[in-house]
Amino acid sequence: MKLLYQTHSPYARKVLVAAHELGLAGSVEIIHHETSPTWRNVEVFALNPLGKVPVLLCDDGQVLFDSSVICDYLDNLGGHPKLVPVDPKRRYRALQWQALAQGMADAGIAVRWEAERRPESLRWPTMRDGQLQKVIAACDFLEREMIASDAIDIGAIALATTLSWIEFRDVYAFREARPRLSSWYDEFCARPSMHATTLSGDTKD
Ligand SMILES: N[C@@H](CCC(=O)N[C@@H](CS)C(=O)NCC(=O)O)C(=O)O
Repeated sequence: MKLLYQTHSPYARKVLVAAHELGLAGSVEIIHHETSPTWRNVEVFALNPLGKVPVLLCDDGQVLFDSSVICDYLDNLGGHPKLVPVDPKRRYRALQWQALAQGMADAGIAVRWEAERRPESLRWPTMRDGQLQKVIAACDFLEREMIASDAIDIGAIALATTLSWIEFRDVYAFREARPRLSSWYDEFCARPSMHATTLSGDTKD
């Protein structure tokens, strides 16, 4: 399989961490691609009409995006999914955490547009603050709702990779006054899958 990847994308890292957790990392060839809505990466657009990574080229010729679909595909390759639990209570908690993590990453990227990516004269502080409030509220929600859990499921992977990106890009200091979230995150970051997939690099707009 080939994975169109980006070393500074929370969504791409989610896929690669999932591959490591499933023991599939050795079967995935990583191909780095820079992307931005401000210019066209022709090779990525040829595979994903949204022009975004990650994209997975499967061995049977299927082309899959986005990160949640790719993770589901990888999880089902062996026929016995591990990352999306079957038990309804655990399943919907995992899927909801994944949805929350995706929303946090989306909001974090919107914050960065208004704080540094957009030309200075076009930045809108009201939009930046509104998007940041979503990240803050999500962190508060997690601090409240997070039950002691050592589950390695798609929700945990999505949250840890999103939080790592929020920290990497200095979007928001989520550790402050959130001891439960911080200790859960630190524990997850100690996993080999996280060590093997560190974030790096700059966005090219
Ligand atoms: N919902 C998508 C989001 C993917 C995404 O936004 N990827 C970014 C990299 S972090 C991208 O390629 N952005 C290019 C663009 O917005 O045109 C997923 O989960 O895969």
